[in-house]
Amino acid sequence: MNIDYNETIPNNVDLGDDRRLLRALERWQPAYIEWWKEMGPVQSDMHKIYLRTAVSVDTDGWAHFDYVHMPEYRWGIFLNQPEKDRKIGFGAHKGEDVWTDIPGEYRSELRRLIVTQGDTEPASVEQQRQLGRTAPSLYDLRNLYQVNVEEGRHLWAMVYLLHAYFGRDGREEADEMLERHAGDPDRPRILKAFNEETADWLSFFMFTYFQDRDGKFQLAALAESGFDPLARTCRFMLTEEAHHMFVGETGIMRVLQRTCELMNQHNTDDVRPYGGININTIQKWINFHYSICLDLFGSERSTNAANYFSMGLKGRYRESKLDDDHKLDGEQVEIPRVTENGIGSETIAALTTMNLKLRQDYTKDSQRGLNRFNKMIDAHDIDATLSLPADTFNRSIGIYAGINATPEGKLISGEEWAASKHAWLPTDDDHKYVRSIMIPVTAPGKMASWIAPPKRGIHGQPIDYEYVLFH
Ligand code: BYC
Ligand code: FE
Ligand code: FE
Repeated sequence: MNIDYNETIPNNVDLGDDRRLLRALERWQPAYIEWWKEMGPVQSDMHKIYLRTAVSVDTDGWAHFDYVHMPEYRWGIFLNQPEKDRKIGFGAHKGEDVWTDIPGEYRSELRRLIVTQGDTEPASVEQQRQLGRTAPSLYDLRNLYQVNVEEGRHLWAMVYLLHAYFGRDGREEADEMLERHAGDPDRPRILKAFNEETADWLSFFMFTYFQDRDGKFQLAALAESGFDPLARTCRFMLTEEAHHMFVGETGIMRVLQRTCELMNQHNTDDVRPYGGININTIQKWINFHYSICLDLFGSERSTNAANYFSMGLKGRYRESKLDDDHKLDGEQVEIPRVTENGIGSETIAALTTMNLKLRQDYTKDSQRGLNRFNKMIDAHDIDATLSLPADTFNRSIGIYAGINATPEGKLISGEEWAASKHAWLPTDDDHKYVRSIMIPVTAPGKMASWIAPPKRGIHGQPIDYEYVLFH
């Protein structure tokens, strides 16, 4: 099914047939554009960028590539087509028909989930807004903008649901999406990691590797939802998420490749004098980003999460592939527990541990890329290993929030933490150094000193293609 770009708001939900909804969204649209201009990517309004735009939601050929003048990007509303006779796959309503309208008794829970999801999308654009000044190549600059426009579209996806199904409250929530801002002391974004700075490109690659991966897992859980419009919109968003994680993984890989090359060339671990980023610095960035992303999963034990599951609103990762009754009534599982003698365990209702389950799947998925990074180090005959820190390390949400632990997971005192954390987390000096090498490179095909070129260009174009036109 193709998307009609002649409409003011491109969509595949027959928006034209619902005048009230269309008018409400048309009223929100200028506020969104204002927000994009004020809080979106700096210096981008004059550029023409080689972007991918959705033209259909079919699995084959939904993408169209062309130069787009940034503020004229066509954000739209695209949902996967309904699956015929789809049934709710888990919870108390398992086996019943999915809901095509809001189930009244679960309205406030659904609203909360959609608002939390929606809030992260513009937050990420705000966090990344300064990066256009220091892109290491035109290829990377284009990828940044691609990610940004798609996160903008993800906001549209959630705002559509709010407007279409939640009436006046929904419209108010949609307005507030543009009023909270990342890092704003008075009106911050909802989740903590979405208020951090993304001030350099190493952070951007870590963000798209780790934080967009939280997006993947949360969206996958919402894609199971019994509220069918939410499931369908999340399914389409997931196809875009894959590209964001590709940008992260290949970005980190290219930084690492350059580091390894410089290490071998100069026979040293310290490549800073040669404009590179030390492996130890990369590890610190991993430690920071991974630990704040674990916090995004909420508490290990959560009644909210149990309710979302029982109500059929938010499932587990690949719910239908799991080998149990998908209801979990009376099931018990063991989870960690912080005691005076270290980390013990306790047995609690499985239903309340849904956040932990999703987080564990996330950790496995995160480790896969780490294995590939380590192969790159190996291939250069270098003796070093990058690793994910323990889940006890640097946490501020959930059972580990009150403790201190090393990246290996050994519990330590507050004094030990204060004395050693500079060895594990980015210091002011590390930030200063990394920022100092963020010098923009705008000649087609050229790369900054600290990053290797990509293996291939975008959509079959050469690496030295002019991905961004500045005129
Ligand atoms: N920061 O009962 P708990 C993405 C709050 S990323 C601050 O454990 P729950 C993207 C919590 O709200 C995916 N506060 O929480 C990526 C609660 O507050 P109240 C985003 C936090 O509800 C890159 C209290 O602590 N999508 O798409 O079980 C670029 C108790 O917590 C945090 C979603 O997250 C935190 N990290 O779980 C662009 C999906 N964690 O009630 C986009 C929707 C918890 O005491 N959200 N709190 O006031 C959810 O499913 C759930 O809200 C959470 C939290 C999993 C986030
Ligand atoms: Fe997103
Ligand atoms: Fe994303």
